[in-house]
Amino acid sequence: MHQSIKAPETVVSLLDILFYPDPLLRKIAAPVANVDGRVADLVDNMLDTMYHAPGIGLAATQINVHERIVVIDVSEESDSPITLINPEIKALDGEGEMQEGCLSIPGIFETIKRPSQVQVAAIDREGNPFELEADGLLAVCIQHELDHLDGKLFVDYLSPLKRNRIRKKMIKAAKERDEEEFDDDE
Ligand code: GNR
Ligand code: NI
Repeated sequence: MHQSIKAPETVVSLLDILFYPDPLLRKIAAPVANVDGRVADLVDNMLDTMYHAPGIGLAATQINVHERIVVIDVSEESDSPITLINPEIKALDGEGEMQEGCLSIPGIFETIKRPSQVQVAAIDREGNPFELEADGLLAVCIQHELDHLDGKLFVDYLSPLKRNRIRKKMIKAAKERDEEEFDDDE
């Protein structure tokens, strides 16, 4: 007899990502009351979704879960996941510019000015509190993800004119996706 068993850790769950200008991206996420198995499962599914996209960060808001949960991995090897539950910024310092993208605004990349260093306190996937000091890409990513939890997107830092151009482009892209889906159904 021969049987192939898929180990649980190889099962990948992908969640749908909301696209700008979906008003659901503007919701303020609520704090997590208990870091239990449900939250750990959600974190695992968010990591699968982030790596698959691929992206270097994902906020629960982007998958229409309005709880204060973020996953990040800025490593080259995609082997250093960071989970931030109920994150709180303790300090911001310096200033820097970086080209940012967002899985909820695909194909758009703009240079954004933010503090270059960040100190953050959070709870990890196991329910343990920790603090993290970051600079460079990680500092930018942390701020980008925490903005999502407050309904804020990187396009909010751009001029209204630029933001409107991007909004129209996204609406057009969504229409084209819908038409393609309609074609497939025929
Ligand atoms: O994958 C992502 N890349 C990125 C690049 C520069 C600054 C921020 C980011 S986060 C983004 C994934 C995402 O949308 N997270 O919310
Ligand atoms: Ni984003």
